[in-house]
Amino acid sequence: MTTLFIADLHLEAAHPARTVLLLEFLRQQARSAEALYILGDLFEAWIGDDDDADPGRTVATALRALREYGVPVFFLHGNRDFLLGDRFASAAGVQLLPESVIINLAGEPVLLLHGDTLCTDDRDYQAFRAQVRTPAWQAQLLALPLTQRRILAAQLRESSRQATGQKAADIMDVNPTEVERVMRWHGVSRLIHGHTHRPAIHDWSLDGQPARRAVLGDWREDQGSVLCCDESDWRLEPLARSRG
Ligand code: LP5
Ligand code: MN
Repeated sequence: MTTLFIADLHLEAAHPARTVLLLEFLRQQARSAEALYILGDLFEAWIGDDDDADPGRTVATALRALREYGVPVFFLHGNRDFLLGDRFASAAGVQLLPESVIINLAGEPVLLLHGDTLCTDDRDYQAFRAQVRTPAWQAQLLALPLTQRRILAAQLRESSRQATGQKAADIMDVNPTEVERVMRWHGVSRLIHGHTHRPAIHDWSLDGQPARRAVLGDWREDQGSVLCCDESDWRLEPLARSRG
C-alpha cells in the first residue's frame, strides 16, 4: 500500500483550479492510499475555523468523504494555516498532528515537519513565527471580528511579500546543519517536509548511514505534486487535472 504526502497547495478562492485539482485527487488517487498526510499550507491563509467561506467548506467536505471511504487523513500546520483548529479538523475528519511527528513508514521511523523550522538562517521569519505561535497572540487574534482578521492577514501577506523579495534565496532554504541536528535529535534517517517549494529527494550519508530527505512540491493552477511512499520506493509525482 502507498502512503501519500502533499503540502503547499495554497488554496484560495481567487484560484479555484487548484481546489478542483485537489478534489479530483481526493476522489481518485487518494482513495487507494493507506493514508494521506497534508504537511501544511493547505490554505493560502487560514484566519480561523469560524470562517466557513470557500474553499475551506468544500475542502472539508471532500476530506471527510475520503475519511469515510476509509482513508485516514492527517494534517500538520504550515506557516499559512497555523490557526486551523479542532472545529475544521472534526468537520473534515482529519487528525491534527503536532508540529513535528515521527511515523512508521514500511517499518522505518520517518520525521514529518512543515519545513519552516529548518530555515534557521531566516532569523526575521523565526522571530515572527515565535510570536504568532504563542497561544496568547492567537487568542487575541481569534477574538477579532472576521472582517478585521481578513484585513490583518492581507497586511501580513503584503509585509511577507516585501520581506521575502529582499531576502537571498539561500536564506529561505533549509539550513543543512539544522536538518542534520534535527534528524539526529529525533534519531531518524528519513525526513519529509514542504515549505521551500523546492521538490526533490535528497540522499546522502549522515554519520555513516544512508539518509533521505524528501521535499514536497507546491501546487499551481494546472499541476499538483504528491510524494508516494511504499515498501520499495519514494516517488515525487506531478499531478495534472484529468481532461474533459
Ligand atoms: O508565506 P511566504 O511564502 O510569503 O513567506 C514565508 C514567511 N512569511 C510568513 C508570513 C505569512 O506569509 C503571513 C500570512 C499568514 C496568513 C495566516 C495568518 C493570519 C493571522 C492573522 C489573522 C487572524 O510566514 C517568510 C519567510 C518565507 O516563508 C521563507 O521561509 O521568509 O517570512 C517573512 O516574510 C517574515 C518577515 O521576515 C518578518 C515579519 C514581517 C511581518 C511584520 C508584521 C507587520 C504587521 C503588519 C500587520 C499589522
Ligand atoms: Mn510554508
